[in-house]
Amino acid sequence: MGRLIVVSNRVQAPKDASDSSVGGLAMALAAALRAYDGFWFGWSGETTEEFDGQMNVEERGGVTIKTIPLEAQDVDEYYNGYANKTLWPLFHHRIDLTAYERSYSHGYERTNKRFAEVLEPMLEPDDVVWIHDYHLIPLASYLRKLGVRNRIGFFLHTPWPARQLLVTLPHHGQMVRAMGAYDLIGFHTEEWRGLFCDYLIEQAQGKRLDSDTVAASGEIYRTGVFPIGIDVEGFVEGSHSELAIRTLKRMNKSGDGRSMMVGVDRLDYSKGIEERLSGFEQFLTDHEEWRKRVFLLQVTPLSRDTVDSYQDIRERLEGLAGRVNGQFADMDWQPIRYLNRTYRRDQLAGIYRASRVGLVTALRDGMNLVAKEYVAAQNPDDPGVLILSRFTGAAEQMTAALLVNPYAREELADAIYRALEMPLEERIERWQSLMDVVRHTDIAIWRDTFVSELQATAVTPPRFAASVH
Ligand code: ADQ
Repeated sequence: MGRLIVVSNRVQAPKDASDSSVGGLAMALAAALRAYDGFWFGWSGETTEEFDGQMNVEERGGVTIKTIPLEAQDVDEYYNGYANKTLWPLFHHRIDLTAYERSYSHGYERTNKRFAEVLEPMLEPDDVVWIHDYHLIPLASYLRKLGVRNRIGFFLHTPWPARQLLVTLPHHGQMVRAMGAYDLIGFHTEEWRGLFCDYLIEQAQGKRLDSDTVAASGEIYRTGVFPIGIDVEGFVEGSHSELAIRTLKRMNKSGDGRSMMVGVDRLDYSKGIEERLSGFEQFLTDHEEWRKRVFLLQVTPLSRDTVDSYQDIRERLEGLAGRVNGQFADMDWQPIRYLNRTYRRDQLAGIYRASRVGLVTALRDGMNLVAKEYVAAQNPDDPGVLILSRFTGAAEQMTAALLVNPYAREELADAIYRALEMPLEERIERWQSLMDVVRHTDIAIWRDTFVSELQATAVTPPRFAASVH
């Protein structure tokens, strides 16, 4: 294969193979870029007054990174606007939070077009291009308009929304038609892929050609399911590192014999953190005997804090954590420890390992890697229990977790009780089955399967050039 070109909104290449500050996804993509001698292209995160083609090129940990700054209006309309105020809430079934601003969609198209114009001259005929996530859905169609014939794949990290919600988007037809420019479109689960195909068939009068392929609006859509995972070996290794062991001891000491439960999520309304705290509140109300014997460590770094709905959820969470603590705490015990900070991966592994229960209660989530990290970090001889929302992509595979509906406070409270009381034998049995899933959906498997399927797709037919010029 020729070079691999990865394109995503932000670029996060690690400094080296032991860099613990970036996630498993960045590590895996960086490893592929090193192997295929390609580069990673995206936004630098910087703003410029007027874009005049300036590009940053740097080497980080053996990976070539090419980034461009964006103009302030683009950051407002493309990134904060259409990506984070329109598509993110819509794709997470929150049409109550979705902004339908015309200027946002114009900014989104303009910025995608700019990405295409900068990228196109850097492409060589054999390059395979892999575009990531909801920020860049129409990018391939702009590349095709510029005559690019390379194989181009797209992977969506979020859920795909139900057709009945997607049609609330003013230009839904245009957006989906533009996706016909991809040679392969990847989703985490059968459910998200099914919803995409449902739109093509029901809304765009498409015709199913085989289980993966639908013809609609003059385009052929080839889809695939590629459940993302974590760097399992790296994570297991990290959980034995000196820092992880130090963290584990520190947590055990500060827990003072109490059972710890843990939640680790970016501060985002899709993660169901409020529902989690309410479920815990219900549990403490229902089970007086567990008060003072358990606490919840909620680790929640701030994200997208320039967007109003993120400021709102932050305030609500602070209020709720304060209320539960005010109601139940005693001078020597506090039920919720709520922190807004990030940790290194090996530290997180130590935190996961120290906790008796891992709580993942997202209301809708493409996959949810925290669920997999929690399982990978456990002590096989004395593992903790994963409570997992049915509405995550992870729930499609991780059926040995305690699956819950996070909207149902009492159901969540019951699951917490069951997890805390679960006998060792059942915990081991469930953990082994979960760990099998985690191993079989390793991040390297995800990456290599996607790239080889993309590579195996037929060369882009000339119809693209004909239809878009
Ligand atoms: P996210 O919405 O960011 O990802 P998730 O899959 O849970 O959600 O990944 C979050 C990552 O951030 C995890 O690796 C976690 O360890 C890390 N993280 C969270 N809090 C942290 C903290 N306090 N300190 C350090 N690290 C922290 C999107 C989609 C998901 C999909 C992924 C990958 O929304 O559904 O699983 O992409 O495709």
